[in-house]
Amino acid sequence: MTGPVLIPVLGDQLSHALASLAQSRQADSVVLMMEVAEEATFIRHHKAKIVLILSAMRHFAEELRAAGWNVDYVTLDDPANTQSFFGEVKRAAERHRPDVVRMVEPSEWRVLNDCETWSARLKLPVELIEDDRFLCTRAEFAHWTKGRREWRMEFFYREMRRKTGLLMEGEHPECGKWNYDAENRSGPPKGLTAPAPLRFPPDATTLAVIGLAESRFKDHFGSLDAFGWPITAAEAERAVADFLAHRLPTFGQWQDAMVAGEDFLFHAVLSPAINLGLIDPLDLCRRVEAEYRRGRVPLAAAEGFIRQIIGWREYVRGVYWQTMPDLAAANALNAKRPLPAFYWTGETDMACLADCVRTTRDNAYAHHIQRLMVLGNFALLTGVRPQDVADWFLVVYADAFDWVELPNVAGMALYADGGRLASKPYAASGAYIDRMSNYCGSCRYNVKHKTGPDACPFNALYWHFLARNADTLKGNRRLANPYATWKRMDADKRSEYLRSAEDFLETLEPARPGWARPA
Ligand code: FAD
Ligand code: DLZ
Ligand code: SF4
Repeated sequence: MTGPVLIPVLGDQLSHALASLAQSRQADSVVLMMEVAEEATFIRHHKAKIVLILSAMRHFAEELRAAGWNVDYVTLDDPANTQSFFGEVKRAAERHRPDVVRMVEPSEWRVLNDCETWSARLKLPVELIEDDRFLCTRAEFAHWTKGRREWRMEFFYREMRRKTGLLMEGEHPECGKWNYDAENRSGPPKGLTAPAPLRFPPDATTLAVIGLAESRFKDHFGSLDAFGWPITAAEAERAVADFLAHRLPTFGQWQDAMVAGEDFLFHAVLSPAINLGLIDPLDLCRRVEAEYRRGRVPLAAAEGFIRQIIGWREYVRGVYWQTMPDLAAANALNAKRPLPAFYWTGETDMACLADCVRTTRDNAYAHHIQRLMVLGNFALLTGVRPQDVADWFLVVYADAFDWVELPNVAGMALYADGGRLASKPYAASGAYIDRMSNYCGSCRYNVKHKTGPDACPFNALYWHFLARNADTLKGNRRLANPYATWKRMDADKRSEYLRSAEDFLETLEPARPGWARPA
């Protein structure tokens, strides 16, 4: 061998145990890390997401150097930077004359497709290695789906419990039950507050990147004022310890609750660090299990959390690879409305939506039920184009990468995949939001009113959604009750609902083009 191995490490591959590093020797390798504007601007990510990724990359490069790796790091403001992954790999190939390029497969379909062209364009072998930071390989997931009409997460999850041995007693689930959902998910009592998650004041490196983002990406959505994400594995470790000690014990119980101004409640707030590779998800689950076995957290909390990671997280990744590229274009309900402007501005009288957009802007974070049952539910009920919604979700959250964002948006929130991921649309009226939050008390709309200008818009929109999509949805067994209620309603009442919803839809201002993707 004459030249080195060139090892590109991408912004969400920041793990010391990364397969491409594990399979290479420091003495004959060059690690390549690239800050490229193309990744920040093909879609105009939240400023905090850009800062998180670039600062985490800079810290990780220093850690690799300290561990003995030869790291070639290209900064965003390097005048020679071509600002694309391929351009930078090509330049690095000219600098280092490698025999082979070895990298872990990118997490996103868009980037993997690009990488698959590199070998021919570089006239070099490019080894793409499976990302072993996930429990279930793409091939295993494909195998699991074979011959199954429905891909239900619950059954996939049980396979993952068996595979990992997490919360298992031999062949059986701990204490005889796979799922403790029934004990979770209460609405919030008055005055519910939670211990705030540990946040990390920006160090000099992060402050430099904040300066860069404020100047180069100043028009992007989002605020940097409250930036406090863990940037290194050591900080992420402290964030994990803080979660295990202070929020995990009540994680399940308030998992679906929403409280105005309580932006994190009892959630882990670890998804950005997990998705970047700063936390090993399986190790995290083992530690959650250990907390249960030591008697520090109830089984319902431990099981509820582990299900999110080895169940939902692995499952949506499997669905992504199994259904791309069709998933990106899916629109089973033929939704055509442009995204309303308030998703960007937060300017709406609907208190629930205003609070969810605010926390999204301030923190690049909203918890699951805010994403699903407020922001997603509103887009579903009003029939917003799935691609507009997916773009918004990809921009605004620090944890958003196509592989996890798209199945959650198109599959879980919008039913755009026609029910592959969810057995029925997660459509809900104002009563659900009222039960699970304290939003309605301070809203200018009245959640108890069904129609008219003061009625909660979710109420009429719910029936409008069902009526509009009856041809596609009325055969769904899980919607038999609402459709029976709709049928029983007298005709005047039905028209009142439909008129009320249409009056409201008329008031929705579309977002101007260019917020998400450059116009
Ligand atoms: P917790 O509520 O404390 O959950 C613990 C962990 O479980 C999370 O850190 C995450 O790793 C995992 N998890 C939980 N639910 C899911 C899920 N449905 N899919 C994948 N992982 C899950 N998650 C992302 O990581 N990136 C996204 O871009 C993303 N977009 C979403 C869009 C919509 C419309 C919806 C409904 C959900 C989305 N999720 C996404 C899933 C979930 O909302 C976030 O993972 C969670 O809110 C992150 O916050 P947390 O760490 O406090 O999570
Ligand atoms: C999201 C992002 C951004 C904004 N910038 C970079 C970058 O400059 N360099 C990099 O390696 N990764 C970045 N990322 C994350 C990538 O988009 C992500 O790793 C790939 O899309 C995964 O397929
Ligand atoms: Fe949201 Fe309706 Fe409640 Fe207002 S009344 S906060 S719009 S659910």
